[in-house]
Amino acid sequence: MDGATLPNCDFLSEALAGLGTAPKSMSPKWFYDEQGSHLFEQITKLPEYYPTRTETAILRDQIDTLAGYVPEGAALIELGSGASVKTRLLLDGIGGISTYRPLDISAQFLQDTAEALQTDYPDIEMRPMVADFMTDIAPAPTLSDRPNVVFFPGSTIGNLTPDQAITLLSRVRDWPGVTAFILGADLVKPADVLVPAYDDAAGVTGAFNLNMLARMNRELNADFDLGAFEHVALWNMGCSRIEMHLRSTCDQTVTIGGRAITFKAGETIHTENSRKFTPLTLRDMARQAGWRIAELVTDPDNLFAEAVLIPAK
Ligand code: SAH
Ligand code: AVI
Repeated sequence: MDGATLPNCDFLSEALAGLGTAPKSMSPKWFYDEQGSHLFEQITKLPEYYPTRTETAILRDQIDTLAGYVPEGAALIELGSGASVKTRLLLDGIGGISTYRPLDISAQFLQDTAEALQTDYPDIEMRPMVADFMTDIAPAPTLSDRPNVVFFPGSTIGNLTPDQAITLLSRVRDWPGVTAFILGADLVKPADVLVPAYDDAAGVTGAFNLNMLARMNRELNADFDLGAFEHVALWNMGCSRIEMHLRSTCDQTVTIGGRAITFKAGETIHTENSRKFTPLTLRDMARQAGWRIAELVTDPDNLFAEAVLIPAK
């Protein structure tokens, strides 16, 4: 497998930096160790979590439109591929994909997924790559001898800040041989639909959020008491984003890598933003990164959008 896992010294230094300043925060990329990846798969099946089933239906319904942007013999590069469930719709419904290159930060989960896919698609070359898409991946993951189509589903773009998203889209535009970018984006909708999607009755999203602390205990020799933090999901309308936080239920001190971090009762760690878009904000983001939206398709209820971007010039 290409690439390398993120070293634990990065995790430690980011944790100490993120928890050592006010307000406390962590990048959502640290959710995804093997347990986090499995918990995310459980989230995708929750009744409240509409994005996965909605995007899946769009991909199924619009497969012929999407196929028009995938040249014969193309390599399909997926960013944040996870369990590659939606990818199967593209591999099944679009003929002539020569290579599938899933890229993810969750190394073991990526390896297992790629092996399962190779069994199911023996004629497609699998080229998994462990990488952090927030960094300038060099050399670019594209294959030089064929057209490359990039797939970034799930609205994972919404987990990036506006600047990070434009940087990523601009970098991908400059990867050699990229002819199109298929982007999934969640749309703005009422808070009474959005909040339960991130605060489900079964508590799976809470467990996913708390796994960030459990992971620090496992990997950084931290001593978080998971019972002393609670999951919080809120809609920040001004920033058009769902925010996830972990709220300390009492005054407490936690040790990470030998350093003491104090929490006041009610203080939170901001662990994730999940931005929600409109067709207008999507167009603007694409334009700022040198892309043009060639197609924008949604479901009948306008919950989720799939955009096909092509280079602006
Ligand atoms: N594409 C799938 C999974 C989305 S979950 C779907 O649409 O259902 C987000 C995925 O992105 C996870 O698999 C996670 O491991 C990966 N990921 C998150 N941050 C990442 C980063 N900075 N670099 C690479 N992969 C990342
Ligand atoms: C991966 N990403 C798009 C998910 C989202 O909806 O922002 C992660 C997630 N967080 C809580 N539930 C799902």
